[in-house]
Amino acid sequence: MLSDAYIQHENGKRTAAVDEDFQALSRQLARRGVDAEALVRKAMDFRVSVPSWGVGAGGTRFGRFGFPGEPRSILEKLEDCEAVLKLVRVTPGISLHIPWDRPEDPAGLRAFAGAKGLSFESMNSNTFQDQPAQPLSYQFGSLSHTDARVRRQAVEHNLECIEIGKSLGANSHTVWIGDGGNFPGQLHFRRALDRYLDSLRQIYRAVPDTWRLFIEHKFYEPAFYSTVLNDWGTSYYCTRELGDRAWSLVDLGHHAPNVNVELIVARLIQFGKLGGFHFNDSQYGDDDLDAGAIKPFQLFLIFQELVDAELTNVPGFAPAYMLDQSHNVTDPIESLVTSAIELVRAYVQACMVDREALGVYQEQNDALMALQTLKQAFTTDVSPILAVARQRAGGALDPIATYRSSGYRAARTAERSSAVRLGAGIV
Ligand code: RM4
Ligand code: MN
Ligand code: MN
Repeated sequence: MLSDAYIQHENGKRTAAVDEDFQALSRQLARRGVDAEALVRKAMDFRVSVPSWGVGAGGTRFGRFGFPGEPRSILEKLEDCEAVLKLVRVTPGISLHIPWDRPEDPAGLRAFAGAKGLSFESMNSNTFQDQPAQPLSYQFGSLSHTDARVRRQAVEHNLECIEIGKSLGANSHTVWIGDGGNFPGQLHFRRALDRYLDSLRQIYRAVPDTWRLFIEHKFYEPAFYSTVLNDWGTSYYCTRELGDRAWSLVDLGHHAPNVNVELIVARLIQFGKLGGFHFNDSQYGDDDLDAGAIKPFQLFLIFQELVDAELTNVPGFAPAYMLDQSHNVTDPIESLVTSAIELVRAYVQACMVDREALGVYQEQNDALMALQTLKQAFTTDVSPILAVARQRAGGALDPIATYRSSGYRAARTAERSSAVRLGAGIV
């Protein structure tokens, strides 16, 4: 099923055309002083983690629509993650969600993943939903709850995630909470943040020295009036208060429409606290659409900041790239494949920005040419570079066509016939 040999066989039908396009693009870029081969290497080195919750059907506030062949367990989810990896070759990392994907046998799961070329990167806790048999409810918050016993329960859940992560070989823990208020007056803003920080300090102490703790802000939802970790500034304050192992994580969908996310990214880089990303796209809010689907230029501009930090060797700059999407109308494997490709595209385009020229235009206040410099990179079709990079890494020249013709989902549907509906649902 999606064997290397099958991928090579499919590539054989397309190699000549891709080579021709790659040669033409290489010549075009050479005239600009850009080395296409160097960009292929950049594309091959790029990495983005796949969320364990992203291979099943997500869910909207209104419903969740399962699909034939949907994975029923974390083992089957990893099979689908392997399919994504085989096609694009840049997604060996997994973000694991607890308790949605709590492993019964962490050591066994680690070995199962390792045999597929997969490894665990970040653990994700869930104190935004109540679980069956859970003693205390999170209806009115978790880490920032007014009741110390609820806070304790939420802290302990996070400690458990870290323990599981240690056996899985993970290297970070990500905390997103749904805590907030739906009505003015419901929460004492400052006291709620104090309680949150107090809980986080307890979690922080349990984070191994070699790990990073990521905290993820979000301006609304499920709380509709105020949230406790509402924006990047509050996130920055908290990570500073916590210490060196704490970092801010930017989920692209967690900002109000029209917010300049690339500026937030630059600020967090400058202040030494950009820990990582949850990539997705949105039209309105936390829509969890496929990366690059709605605002590809914004994605490029974010990578323009990231590449700039990479090239200027900003100390401690090593953000973790993760996808966080909810797939409701597409095959999740196809969405994850497409999203990973869009991230590599934005990265490669950002790598080809003529930074020297841009710097000169910035000094001269030549706004028009500064924008043109960015646009030149953004409007260059780098698809042949991406395709060649995938092929050299053993992946597919045309991942979606290869996936579809492989019959992967139909074969899995036969195996996974008694599909149970997974609980989950994304908020
Ligand atoms: C939240 C947030 C978290 C994700 C959950 C499922 O909105 O983005 O990262 O784990 O959704
Ligand atoms: Mn997220
Ligand atoms: Mn989200």
